[in-house]
Amino acid sequence: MTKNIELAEVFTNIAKILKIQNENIFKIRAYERIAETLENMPMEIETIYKTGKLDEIPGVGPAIAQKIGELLETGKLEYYEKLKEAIPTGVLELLNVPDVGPRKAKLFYEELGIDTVEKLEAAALQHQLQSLPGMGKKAEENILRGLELYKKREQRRPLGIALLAAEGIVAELKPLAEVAQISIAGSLRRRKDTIGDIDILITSLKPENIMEKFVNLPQAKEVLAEGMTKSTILTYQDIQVDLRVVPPDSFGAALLYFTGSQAHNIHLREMAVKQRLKINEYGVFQSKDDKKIAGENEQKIYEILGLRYIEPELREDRGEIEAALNNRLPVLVEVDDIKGDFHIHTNYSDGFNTIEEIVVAASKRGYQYIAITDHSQSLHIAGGLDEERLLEQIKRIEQINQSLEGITILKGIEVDIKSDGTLDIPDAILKRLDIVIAAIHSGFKQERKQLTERLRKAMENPYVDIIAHPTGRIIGYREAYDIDVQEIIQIAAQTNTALEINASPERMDLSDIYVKSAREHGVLLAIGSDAHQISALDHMAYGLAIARRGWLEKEHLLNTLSFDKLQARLKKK
Ligand code: DGT
Ligand code: CA
Ligand code: CA
Repeated sequence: MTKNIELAEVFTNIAKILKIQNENIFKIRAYERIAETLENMPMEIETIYKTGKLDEIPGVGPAIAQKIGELLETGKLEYYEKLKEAIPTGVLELLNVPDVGPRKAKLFYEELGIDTVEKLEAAALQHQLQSLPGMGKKAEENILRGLELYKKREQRRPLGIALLAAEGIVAELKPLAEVAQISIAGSLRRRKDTIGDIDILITSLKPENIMEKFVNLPQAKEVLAEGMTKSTILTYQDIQVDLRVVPPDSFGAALLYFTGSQAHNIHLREMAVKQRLKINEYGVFQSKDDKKIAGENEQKIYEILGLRYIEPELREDRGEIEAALNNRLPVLVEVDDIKGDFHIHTNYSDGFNTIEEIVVAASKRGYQYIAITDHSQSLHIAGGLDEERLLEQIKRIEQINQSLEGITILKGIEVDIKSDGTLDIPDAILKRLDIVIAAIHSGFKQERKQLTERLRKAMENPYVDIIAHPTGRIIGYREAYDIDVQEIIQIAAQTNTALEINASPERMDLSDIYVKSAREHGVLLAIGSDAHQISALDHMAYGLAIARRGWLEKEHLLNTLSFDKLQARLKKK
């Protein structure tokens, strides 16, 4: 899909330039939309172009079709080249720095000629930014903080991105005759929300051939290390991948070792020592005579240590080893337990698909229900619904529901929590919905107390069922807003409000530790994919990963209720 990705990048950049030029928002959204569609499209754009069916792609009108054609035919786009003369590509990279929006990027470029992130940092350190119009000391400090986040982002990737990259590599290596077993290991196997590097483990008696293939993978941009049993590459997405090859009789021990976490491993090793055993990536050995007593099977190693099998998502040394000893491990929620999705956008607001298209896709995923939760009016930029359009959508859903079998659409809204904690849809209308999720989308920089009170007020509203993306973080782009999450958890318990696990790869919010704490306080969690198009319904898997890392069992998750039980539960608040 390389052409799709290339074209998506051109359209993304066009949208960014237009933003800097303060162009019409609908024009900008059209380019953003086609970029996102291209990135997620399962077919090659060239194939569609050749069959003359570009106009069947959602969001492709004559103007965009012409541009796709020109790009495919000539490899260039006149319109884009012209735009770049006004705003160089380096300036666009500034937009990736948290706290630098289109207005500031334009300001910095025009006033100080800043066209790289490095120049921005130098200017901020020399305090050249604070005297610019509309800036100030505080604004400059915010940019320096943004630059720190920007640099961190380069280091850790969201689970969703790393997992797709890893699966691509596994798919290349798995068919090799020399490969006996292959598995993802490290933080990726533990399904951590961000991933430092990808770890892959293979068992084989002929490691040379595998290494040869690995360092020559089409994904490999650079080979960082090459050895007989251990090599490292850097992919074109700048993700580091470690491959280790061990003999088949060490598979379990190596998988245990390289899955980690390091803290979990250290704890296991200490237990082993007390039992006069030695444990490493090759096996478990008796201290007295170095006799190997296990290695091939991971489960067996836990058994020898007197432990129940511990799921990779739990291996963080957060009490799982004690629980395994006492036979009190949670029975983690599984993919088949998921009966529905609580957070989906449609083309009524900023989603790309119609309600009908989404319900068909959800039905294929075996769901019993989905909640349609478009934005409310304060989110102009996302085409938020006012009362009139919400009522129209309610009617539409009621109509569609009549024709559905086996699945029900819940009438919902992602209602905006305004700066004073009130909601931007009146109770009289919220009352008519099946489900209300409430979220903060502005005023992130309020003081801790004010933000917490804002969420309290929302949770005290009798119609609010779920608080969406409770901390507001966007991985690598925006830190969580300054709220007291533990207090939010307590208010959620008192008000009988569920907290969302937003499964969108860049949010992953709440995160695992808070989920575990919510569970301990008797708060229900609800996974929402926050899908803006059909393919993103699959992000549910990432939400499930957080749920499992937060020790959730079936009973702790709203998504596991059957439709009837859910209805009863939603009426309760
Ligand atoms: P990451 O890559 O930062 O997201 O996190 P991990 O957990 O994947 O860490 P990584 O890639 O450095 O190492 C993979 C696993 O290998 C790690 O979870 C545990 C194991 N491991 C690596 N180095 C050591 C070590 O020095 N001691 C022990 N006990 N285990 C290690
Ligand atoms: Ca790793
Ligand atoms: Ca590694």
